[in-house]
Amino acid sequence: MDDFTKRVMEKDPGEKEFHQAVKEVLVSVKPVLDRNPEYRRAAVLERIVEPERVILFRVPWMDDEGQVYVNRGFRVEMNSAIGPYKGGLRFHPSVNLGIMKFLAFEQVFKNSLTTLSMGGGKGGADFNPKGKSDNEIMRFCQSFMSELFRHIGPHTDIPAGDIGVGAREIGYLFGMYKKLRNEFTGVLTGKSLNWGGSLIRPEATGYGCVYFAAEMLATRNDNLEGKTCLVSGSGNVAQYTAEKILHLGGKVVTLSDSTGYIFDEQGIDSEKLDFIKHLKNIKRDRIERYVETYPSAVYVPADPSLDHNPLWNHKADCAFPSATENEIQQKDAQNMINNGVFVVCEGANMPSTPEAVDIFLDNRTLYAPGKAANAGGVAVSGLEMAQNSMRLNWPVEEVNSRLKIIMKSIHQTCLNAAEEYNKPDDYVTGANIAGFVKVVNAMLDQGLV
Ligand code: NDP
Ligand code: 2IT
Repeated sequence: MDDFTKRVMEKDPGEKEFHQAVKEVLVSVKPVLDRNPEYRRAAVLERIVEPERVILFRVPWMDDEGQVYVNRGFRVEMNSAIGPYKGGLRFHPSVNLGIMKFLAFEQVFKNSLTTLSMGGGKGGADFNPKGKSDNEIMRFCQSFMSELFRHIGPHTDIPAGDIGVGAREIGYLFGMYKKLRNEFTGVLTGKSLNWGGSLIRPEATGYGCVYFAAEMLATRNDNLEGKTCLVSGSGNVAQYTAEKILHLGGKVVTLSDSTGYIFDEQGIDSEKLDFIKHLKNIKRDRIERYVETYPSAVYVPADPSLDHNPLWNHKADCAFPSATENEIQQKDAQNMINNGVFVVCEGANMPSTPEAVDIFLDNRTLYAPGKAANAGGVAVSGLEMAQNSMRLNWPVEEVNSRLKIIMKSIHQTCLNAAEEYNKPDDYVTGANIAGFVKVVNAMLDQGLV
């Protein structure tokens, strides 16, 4: 196994997030390979870490002043054993092949856990949407889709949103796809409601994550009522995580963006959350502005020279990291434990470093890895695909109750797999094993392709 990890690292040396994601899965699934020698003979590990296809392309676009820029576009089609490639698009300056591969790799196991038939993929561009006009965003999306359209389709690969890609971008991307293909199909999810979107898709990742936390708490006869919660990020996932925490009687005291965080000891109630939604989704402004309207809160600017983020150093019961990868370092995890945090439920993808995860596991934290806890987003994307195929729209209650059932099922599946491999209550092992087994069995069924 160590040799195998070494080979993966040596083959593509710069891809540190991908190596991190692969290592975690490999450690978890080793006992599965030991019990099932046919997996080794069929080289399932070698196959599962190699994308089925990687598309890398030039994205030229023009700003409002007529200046031309070039970005790099990606789509990593990782695994289609159990369904068409499915996963988000990320527009962020940090995007590179290693980050795309890590996200696509995680997506394979996540989608497998959802109970729906979806393979894994991820894409995006190293484009920074911050400060761009709507027209600039539109031209970028059109240029991006003018290449991507030939690789995707409703039965092949169905992208969606992720960091920097929300309803606005999905609209522009869809418009260009429709024009180039001359067909109206459910090729993207996260569409607006009046042209094929699903109710609850915007809410799904955040709501699903909080449903998962509630399931974990229930194993200790507890619930979210009265719990103080730290939430990071202030985008799609963070907003609806905060909203569902409020619905279930919890108190949210933090939110953040890449420039800093706010701490509101009195709690961010639904009126304050509406203010944040407007600030972020309409005005596209910084979280810092919150304290102008709510002066009892404090704003703490981000300090990249620190080895920790003070957001995670407040007294609380639960933490919902909902911004980005590796936002919780070793010291943050220790600070959380010292401050009484006993539930960590990941809305973001891989927000905890391996050292932080070890601290959570050593302290018997109710710790849910992103591939289980944030699967509600892609699950409702799967429900959007189902509705598009039927040319029908389900009401809110139908989608929300299916989402709840799916999150409950993922939670139980993780516990069962962990139990089967003598790691009771270890959601990391449970999620990795359950996600892995379904995919590799499908790969074996389909032969060497
Ligand atoms: P958004 O773009 O809506 O929001 C992202 C938030 O995270 C913003 O507040 C942003 O701040 C902050 N952020 C992003 N990058 C960084 C960074 N490098 N350092 C500090 N803060 C950062 O994205 P989402 O809410 O959709 O995504 C958040 C996380 O959830 C990601 O890890 C994503 O992969 C994951 N996820 C998303 C799903 C979805 O359906 N959207 C589904 C499952 C997981 P700023 O605005 O300043 O950049
Ligand atoms: O990381 C993720 O699961 C997403 N960004 C959502 C993917 C999707 O296809 O809805």
